[in-house]
Amino acid sequence: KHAPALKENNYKQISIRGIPLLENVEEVKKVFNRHLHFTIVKDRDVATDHDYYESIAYTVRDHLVSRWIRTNQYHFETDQKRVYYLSLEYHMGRALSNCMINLGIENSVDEALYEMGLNIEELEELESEAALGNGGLGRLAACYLDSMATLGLSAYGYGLRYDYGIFAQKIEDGYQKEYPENWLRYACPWEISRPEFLVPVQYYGKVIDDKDGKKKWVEYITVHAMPYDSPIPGYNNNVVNTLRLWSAKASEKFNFALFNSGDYIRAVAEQSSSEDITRVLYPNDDFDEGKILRLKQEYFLVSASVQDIIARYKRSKINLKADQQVDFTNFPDKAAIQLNDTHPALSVVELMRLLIDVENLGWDQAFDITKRTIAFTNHTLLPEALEKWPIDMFQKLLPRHFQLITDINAHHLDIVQKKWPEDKERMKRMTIIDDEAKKVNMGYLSVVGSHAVNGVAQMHSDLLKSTIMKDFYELNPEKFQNKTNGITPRRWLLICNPDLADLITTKIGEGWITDLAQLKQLRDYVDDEQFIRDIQRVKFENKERLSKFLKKNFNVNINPNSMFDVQVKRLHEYKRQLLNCLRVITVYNRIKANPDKDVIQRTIIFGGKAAPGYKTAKLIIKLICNVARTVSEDPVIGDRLRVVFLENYGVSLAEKIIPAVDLSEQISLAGLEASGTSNMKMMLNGGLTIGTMDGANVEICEEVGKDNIFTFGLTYKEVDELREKGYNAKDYYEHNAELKQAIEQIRDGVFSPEDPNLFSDIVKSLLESDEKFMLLADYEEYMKAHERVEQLYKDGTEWTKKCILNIAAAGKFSSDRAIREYAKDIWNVTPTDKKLPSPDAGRP
Ligand code: B1N
Repeated sequence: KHAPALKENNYKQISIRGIPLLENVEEVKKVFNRHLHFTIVKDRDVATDHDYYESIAYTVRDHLVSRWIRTNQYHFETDQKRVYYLSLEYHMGRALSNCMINLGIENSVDEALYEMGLNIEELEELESEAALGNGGLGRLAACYLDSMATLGLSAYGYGLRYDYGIFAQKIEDGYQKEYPENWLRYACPWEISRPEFLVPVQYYGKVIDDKDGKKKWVEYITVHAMPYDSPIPGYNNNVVNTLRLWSAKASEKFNFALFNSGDYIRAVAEQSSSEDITRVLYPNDDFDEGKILRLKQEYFLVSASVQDIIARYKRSKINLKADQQVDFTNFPDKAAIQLNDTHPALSVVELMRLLIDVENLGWDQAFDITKRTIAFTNHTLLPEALEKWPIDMFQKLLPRHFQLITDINAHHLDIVQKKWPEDKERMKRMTIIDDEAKKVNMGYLSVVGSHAVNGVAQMHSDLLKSTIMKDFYELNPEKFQNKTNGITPRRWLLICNPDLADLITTKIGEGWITDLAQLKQLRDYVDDEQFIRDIQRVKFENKERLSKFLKKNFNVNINPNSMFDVQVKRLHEYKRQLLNCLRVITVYNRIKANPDKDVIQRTIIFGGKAAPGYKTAKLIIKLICNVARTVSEDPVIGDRLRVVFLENYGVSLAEKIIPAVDLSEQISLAGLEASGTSNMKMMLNGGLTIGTMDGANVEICEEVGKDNIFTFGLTYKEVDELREKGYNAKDYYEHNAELKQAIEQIRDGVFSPEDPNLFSDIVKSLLESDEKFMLLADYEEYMKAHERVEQLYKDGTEWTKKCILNIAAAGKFSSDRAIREYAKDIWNVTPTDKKLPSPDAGRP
């Protein structure tokens, strides 16, 4: 441990994030020491760095607590409509710096630790990240929680507290290996368990007809859901909302029979199997594995959350006052439930069940309330990701819910029949329960049970209406909306790129932090030479910092003077990392063929996890690693080309990479990436995009103008036409010598001399069965787009001007903008920029 260089520390003092008051610094030290002593129970002779991390985390948490309690009191008092975000994934990342920044205590903590000889940045690295998500969908949920708190909404996140989040990825000999990541090994200082709010969740059993003609679910087994609450601080507004994650706890009654038969040891030991429900996150992105454990997880989240939501409604102010049987008529005016994809789609049926079976409402009223409460976000059109549960499995696990879905389906098909009496085919297409395939279609259930359905970028929302949900759009056009994704400017600029944040603030003030559209004022400085130099300096320093980090942690050498050309995202064929790899091979061949030509230096960075069972994706990782090896071992190449595959890409690594990006690779086949969000993060940090007209790239292009982005490739319409007429890979292969060469090299084992056939499956699929991703169709235009990139990069000033224009145009992609739209168009709640009174003011 060593104190940071004084110069760096002084520099930080000149910051937008408030000047530390001496009392605060003294206070922080006092509280820190108290926690080391009373909470961690260590003295300074035996305390580890991790103990110091925990002490500072508890110190920061103390600052949250009264705001957190106060926020709950306030929400009770005002009794505004609550928003419930339900998601199987929350990719939160680390909490410490986020909490400090949002509370405005970063400088005091920094200074206090400095005076004690500790370094905040080093301690921050010791926090294990809450990586309870796969990719964009889980990270989006995290960004939305941040924005909902910052906009003062009375909002709750509900999810699962997996013991194991996404696996840790290691690259061994170029192959991905998965290791379990026990993020709870050290207790997590941010979460608070609430055993008093334990909720029972039921599975299996059967349904009988009760005496009074009601349906009764009996002989079920019960698992308990234990809530763990984490704070979600808003930015500088004294709001602290709650993320409630459920953990499975065996019910003591779970194995009553065994207990009674005297087999005490076995009864206790077998409890652990029901606790397996929340053991591990399914590591699939954009893919449905269809396993029963996953269905149990989905119902676990849904049942616990919906019961909790109803319980909160019952003890909310209007109902406590009413002093009578709770009236559910107003429920949709007091609660909005947003489904993050179909994963929590059972909410539709669980809410029906609770209203009908437990609260004794009639079917029609229950369905009306359900629809007005629930809204659904779709995140993908890929057929392999659309959830369809086998009827047998579903019916066995959730017999009552299957009945209710049958009723909902009958009601729904009745409406369809009335509207299109002759159209038998349409009825067949639109059924929620497909008797032929013996599947329950969760997407259809979500649409039928919601009042609003949205896609995550304009193009995606349009495609939803014209493809997979076409019939449903024709039935209820008024339900369909678009809500283009966004990212939080706090984590993805203010925190991860403090020097750029400061530089922007010196020009336009700090209003952008909560009103990102203000970045457009930066356009006034696009010709300001000093500003251009400052932007260049910040980018270079970020690249240097990343280079040092990679050297230190992975022993990877990269040159900060080269262009950082980056594709970091989950590994999936549709995202076409393989197209990028073909390009890399071509660049390599060109240098070899023409070693004296003057080219710009490039560092091509890949990163991302493949689902453990996704063979092709894992083989693509191996290919990239082998190409990287070949390039680095080739003496002709020198420092002109460097290829690296970074291990274990996730939120924390992203925070280091994104600020250092020059070129952002967004090259999915048009029509397949619903939105993308790494495209937004890189744009906001001054990276230029090379991309296809897919997902949110289309809107990035609209915002920044087509002269300031490198677009290429087939449009969705062209993809459609090509598929219609028949895609033939050989057409491209035979007509492009460079492409042919690259594929032949892979085929001939140039990158795998120890096993020349290693990549034969890749070659085969490229040439014989790639109508799904059409890599070769976009190759030539992709190469040309890269030549335009190279041209521009040679002129540092012109390049940087475009970086500035990209930052200036990134305002639309704030998650604050997205949440404002959800609030207005779907939830009917009103954001506020008013601060809650600070804790030292009286009770609201
Ligand atoms: O959701 C992101 C989008 O930006 C991406 O384009 C989209 O691919 C991603 C099943 C998914 N869609 N579907 C999933 C994740 C886990 C799983 O088990 C599907 N992820 C996306 C945010 O809108």
